[in-house]
Amino acid sequence: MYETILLERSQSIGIVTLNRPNKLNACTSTMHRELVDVLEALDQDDAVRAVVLTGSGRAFCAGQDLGVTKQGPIDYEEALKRGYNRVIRSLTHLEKPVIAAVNGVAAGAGVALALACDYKVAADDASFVQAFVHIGLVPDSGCTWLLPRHVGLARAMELAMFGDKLDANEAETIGLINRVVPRDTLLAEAFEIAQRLASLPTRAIGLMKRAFYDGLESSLSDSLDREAHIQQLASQTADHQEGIAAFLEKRRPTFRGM
Ligand code: T3D
Repeated sequence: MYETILLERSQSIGIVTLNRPNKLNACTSTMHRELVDVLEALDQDDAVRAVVLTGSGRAFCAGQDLGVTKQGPIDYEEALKRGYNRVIRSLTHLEKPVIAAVNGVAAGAGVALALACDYKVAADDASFVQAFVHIGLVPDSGCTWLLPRHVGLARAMELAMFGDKLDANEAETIGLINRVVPRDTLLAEAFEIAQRLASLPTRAIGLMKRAFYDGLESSLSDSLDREAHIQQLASQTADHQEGIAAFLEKRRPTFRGM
């Protein structure tokens, strides 16, 4: 059904795999369109309560396909607005938890794809490189916003200016990712994390995701008001009722994502 990605549904998890392994899953405009399309479909599907994003073969994603870029001339501004920017918005606006399972190198916009996910788990031989500087470009696809918010401005500038490769353990140490696991257990670990998240109140997680992203761009005063509004929405869900009932009845809650 898709040319550049794979979609699998297992239990309540949607697994999206970037699937151009011979090009280290480098992105093309078709991949952008397909990612936006699949993320929208997963957002709409009530049976899906968490999403995993990973890559096929030995890489997560090598960023822009430079073979395609070479065919230019390209209007980069238009290409970014039509392509990467829509993908990054689709990931961050998706009101369900998204887990990046980083199975190998993530370069350029490939790092942005991982950063835009809500939880990042990486194989112990994965790596991260802000490759833009090596081809005379600046970080894009949200990297100038996402990277300093993960690792702080000093580290972000260092990674962007030198373009040095960071291994998975260093990435975990500086807060770029959440967790490192042995390569051969990566997908099982990512699936387990997704299942755990999928068993939680999905609407509340979607709303807290919205609140965090909005909060990063707001004053404390505006955030307080927005939290109050978002809490009002969360309070109207069946899962909130279930949480209260389970607490009072001294049992584990069964959240249904509603
Ligand atoms: O155009 C716009 O819309 C602007 C948007 C820009 C967003 C961006 O992402 S800019 C940054 C683009 N990405 C890069 O600059 C990364 C380029 N790749 C690399 O630096 C290295 O390949 C890696 C560090 C990712 C991995 O290195 P290594 O040694 O493990 O693998 P390799 O041997 O370099 O690559 C293996 C193959 O994948 C090779 O093809 P071959 O020789 O086996 O036929 C290589 O050409 C291909 N490949 C790797 N990255 C890309 C790629 N092909 C096309 N585009 C790539 N980005």
